[in-house]
Amino acid sequence: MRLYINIGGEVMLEEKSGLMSRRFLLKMIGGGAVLLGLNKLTPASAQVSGQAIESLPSFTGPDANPYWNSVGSFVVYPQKLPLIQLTDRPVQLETPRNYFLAPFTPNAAFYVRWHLDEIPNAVSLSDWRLLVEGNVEKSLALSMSDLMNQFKPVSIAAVNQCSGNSRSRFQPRVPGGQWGNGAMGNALFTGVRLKDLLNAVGVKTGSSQVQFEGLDRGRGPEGKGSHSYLKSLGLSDPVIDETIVAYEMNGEPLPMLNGFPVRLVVPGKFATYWTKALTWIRVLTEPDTNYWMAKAYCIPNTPRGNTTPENVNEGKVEMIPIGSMPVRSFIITPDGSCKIPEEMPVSARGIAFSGYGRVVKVEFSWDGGKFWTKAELGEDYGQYSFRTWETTWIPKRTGKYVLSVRATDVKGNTQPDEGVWNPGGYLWNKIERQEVFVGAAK
Ligand SMILES: Nc1nc2c(c(=O)[nH]1)N[C@H]1C(S)=C(S)[C@@H](COP(=O)(O)O)O[C@H]1N2
Ligand SMILES: [Mo]
Repeated sequence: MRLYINIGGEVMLEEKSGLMSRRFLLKMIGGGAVLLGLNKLTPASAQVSGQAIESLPSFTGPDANPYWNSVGSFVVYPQKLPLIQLTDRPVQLETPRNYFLAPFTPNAAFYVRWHLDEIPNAVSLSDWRLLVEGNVEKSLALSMSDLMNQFKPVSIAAVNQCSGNSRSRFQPRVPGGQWGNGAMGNALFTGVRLKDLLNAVGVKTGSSQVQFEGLDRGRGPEGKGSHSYLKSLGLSDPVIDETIVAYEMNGEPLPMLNGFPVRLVVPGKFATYWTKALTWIRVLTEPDTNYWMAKAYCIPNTPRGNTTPENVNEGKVEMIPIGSMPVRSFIITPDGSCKIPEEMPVSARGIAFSGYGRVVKVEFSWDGGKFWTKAELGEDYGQYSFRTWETTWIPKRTGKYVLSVRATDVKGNTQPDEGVWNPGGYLWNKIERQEVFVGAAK
């Protein structure tokens, strides 16, 4: 399915279900194709009948989940390549490992996470407006052409990572989607500065936070958290100056599943703040205490957000909203799927990033983390982007090796060799390991 965009006119998917003949529909279903209900806000239910292709096992070391990705079937959704299905309601799809060889994640391979099951499947830009309202001098209802023409476009490369990325590594296990490492992606986002929109409406004194709401809906009562996904940022948070309302991702309109027509991009912060299908921006006078701020996506107010199940059970843990992403790095290749010949130079490659500042060093180890060598860093696309790394390793003898990678950011933060534990399953950034086998060269 392809997306049409015609600013000021209609935006639609090429194959609108209402226009399809019944015969065509039956043929598609019979052929195992995937259909997405295309009416605005209809539940994205039961549309996956894609071929169940088993994901290929690969392993990353002795943690709870021995696989790099989560363990699931591949599914195909509109505008998407085959991705690993975590859950279907809400739609949660993980990006397969090999896409992370490149610094920018293709839109069609970008992971997907929603919380509520009624997600927008089509948005008409002739009706759609971005409302900027609340404690402001003069609220605005901006059309897409207003956004594109009245405000200066800016672009930023930024990593979008779910707070629960790698949750399946947690010991003891915690509830929530059991993501492997693929709930992340990097894209070049283009849009307008949030600050420019706030200046245009004139934030009045006595304002504390700015709240964001998208088009997705749940079935619960209004205001309890199950009805709509609401997130807020403090107006005094420095990230307000960096945040953009993006209408392009890697030079194209956003995929519907990644928040078409516009989404918030909050560089350096976990994706929970990156509101998709953004339609309301609301300046608040009181701190936002809705479920998604006060209960969900909170971490212990401790170093690294670390605690224990005992402390949680005893009610000893003060919880605060999650913020920036700790430094991480990944080995993408070699992935252990085939034996490496002795003495053959191996190009080890991967990515690194940090929400606290530019990655300045990536180190590689082939002996499980005793001896480290510096890897070479790839092109710098800005401090919020993935940074690729590469190093050549020549295995001198046969047998099993444990490869490891460790990144350090400009603030001196480096990856620890201990896992973290908190009840939400957030902030995992332990050093990654990859077992590989070296055999005799023939
Ligand atoms: N409107 C809306 N925006 C949302 C969410 C949501 O449920 N609804 N989930 C957030 C969370 S927790 C994540 S991890 C990211 C996922 O972004 P993606 O689906 O584009 O990868 O979207 C964020 N923005
Ligand atoms: Mo998330």
